[in-house]
Amino acid sequence: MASKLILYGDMMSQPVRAVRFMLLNHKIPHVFKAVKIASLEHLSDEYKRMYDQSKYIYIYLSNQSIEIKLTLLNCIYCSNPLHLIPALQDGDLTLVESHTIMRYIAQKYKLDQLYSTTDLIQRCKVDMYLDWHHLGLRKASTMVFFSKFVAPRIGRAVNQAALDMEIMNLQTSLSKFESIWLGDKKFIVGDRPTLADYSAFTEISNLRFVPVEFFDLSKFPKIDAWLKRFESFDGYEESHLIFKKVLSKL
Ligand SMILES: N[C@@H](CCC(=O)N[C@@H](CS)C(=O)NCC(=O)O)C(=O)O
Repeated sequence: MASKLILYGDMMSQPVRAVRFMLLNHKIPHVFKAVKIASLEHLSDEYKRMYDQSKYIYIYLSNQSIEIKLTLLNCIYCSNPLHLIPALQDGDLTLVESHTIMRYIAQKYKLDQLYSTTDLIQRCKVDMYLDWHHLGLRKASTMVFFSKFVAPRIGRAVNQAALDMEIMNLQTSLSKFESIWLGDKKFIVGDRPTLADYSAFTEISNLRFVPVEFFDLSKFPKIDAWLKRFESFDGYEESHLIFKKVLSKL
């Protein structure tokens, strides 16, 4: 009997939410196992053992140095890319990196509208956004989220000059996202969402945690409409339960 997919992660993480939202929206059977970052569970031996026992490990390292600098925890394990979430287990196979995980699921379950197995051009357009995402959007959005949401809650000092710079970068990123990636389309690659939209959606909606006096998402009307379109999708509520609960307490 085929094994069930197991997704490991913390629902406060943008890349984890992207994978879970996609799985739920497409009704792909899976088990979700919580690895809570705030409790440092992603550093535990048990989580690490999962990778060690896996026959195949695929790691995509190109953006790792950036991610490491942005780490929530600044801990000794940060040089070990295997301590990041999400991770996906499918039988003997363990994958890390949300984009790789989503590409794998889409191709395995033939979700061609998300990432085509036959249309090379559609696939390239999705990949183009996903490659841009790490430095083009996530670097600035994570830094601003960390400084304005996480740091005050864990008593971490923030470098104001660096933050000011990243707020400017984030404005530029979102302007580019709106004018170049979205343009006049409903979604990044046309009328239907692809993997690119799932990744961008959870990263951009995460900025709702940043107080509006520092960053006002509603100043980007096309992004606002696109976010709202996505929020009506099946699977949104379940994948955003914790997100909404935390947001409602702000
Ligand atoms: N590029 C990775 C990013 C993964 C990532 O940064 N995960 C964060 C949570 S959002 C994490 O595990 N942080 C723990 C740490 O840095 O110690 C992906 O898309 O999967």
